[in-house]
Amino acid sequence: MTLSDGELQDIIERYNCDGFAILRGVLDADLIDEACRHVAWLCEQYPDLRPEHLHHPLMRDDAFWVRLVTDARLLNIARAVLGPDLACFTAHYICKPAHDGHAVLWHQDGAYWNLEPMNALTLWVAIDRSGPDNGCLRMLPGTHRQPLLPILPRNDVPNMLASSMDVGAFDLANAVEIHLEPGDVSIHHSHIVHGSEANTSAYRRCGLDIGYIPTSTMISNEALYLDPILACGRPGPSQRYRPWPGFDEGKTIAFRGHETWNERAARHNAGFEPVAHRDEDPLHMTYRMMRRLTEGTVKTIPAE
Ligand SMILES: O=C(O)CCC(=O)C(=O)O
Ligand SMILES: [Fe+2]
Repeated sequence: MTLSDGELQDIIERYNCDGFAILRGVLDADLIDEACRHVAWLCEQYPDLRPEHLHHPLMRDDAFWVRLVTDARLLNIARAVLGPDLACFTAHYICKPAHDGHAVLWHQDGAYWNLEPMNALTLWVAIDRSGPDNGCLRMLPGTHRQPLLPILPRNDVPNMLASSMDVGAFDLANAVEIHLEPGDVSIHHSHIVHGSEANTSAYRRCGLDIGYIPTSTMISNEALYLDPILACGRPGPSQRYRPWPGFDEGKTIAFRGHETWNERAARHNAGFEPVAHRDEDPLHMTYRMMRRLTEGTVKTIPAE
């Protein structure tokens, strides 16, 4: 679906007013089918990992993942909010299985990120239908005007972030449930208070959560977020970007356009000086990210 300038303008107005906005029918059913196959493939590769934790290190050399987060329809939306030059610094499938999918307790995304300035957008792509029965996103409209509050460790209930914020000052009765069909997208501000409940239904609830920043935003905690990928436009003056990976059958799924992917990636990578990957094993890095959530040290730059 291509949005007209007027439609994009409406979306930005709603986003500025409420701190979030919903866009219907952004991605086509064939691409969503590929994303479903991708999630199934990742779950097979990493059977010991809960599917709420398919974090970006696992996707480091994964051409389909990069194809998905750089889809022109998604970048068009992110550009309308953040401007023409964009990097993607995180992307994560939060796949809540049927019956025992973990909650994501109330939080503000920016409280977990070391970005300077805090100019970022979260874009959430519905891979499955997402509603109140299977643990859809819930937003507190207008809370994007609040400052970032501290993260508090939480292990009293199973929850994906192992943490929450104090929502005592907020009226949770104002929460808006974000009902989405596969291929719909919601976007939200880095300060908005939001979360999602456990999935106790018979239906899986899977979404892809993508973090975009303008290339002028610096990531000061590289140990957690990897080097970002340049998504579109010009690279930032002192940012390091990793190259788009080539298509490698062992490291992703076969997807529409994979035959010509390597040419596209090579053209993109020729536009800047890519940095080499860190050596750390992706699964090890994922567990390290999860441990830092549990320990409440996501904002601390470790001495390593
Ligand atoms: O997928 C969820 O339930 C939570 C996602 C979330 O917190 C986010 O997209 O920022
Ligand atoms: Fe979030």
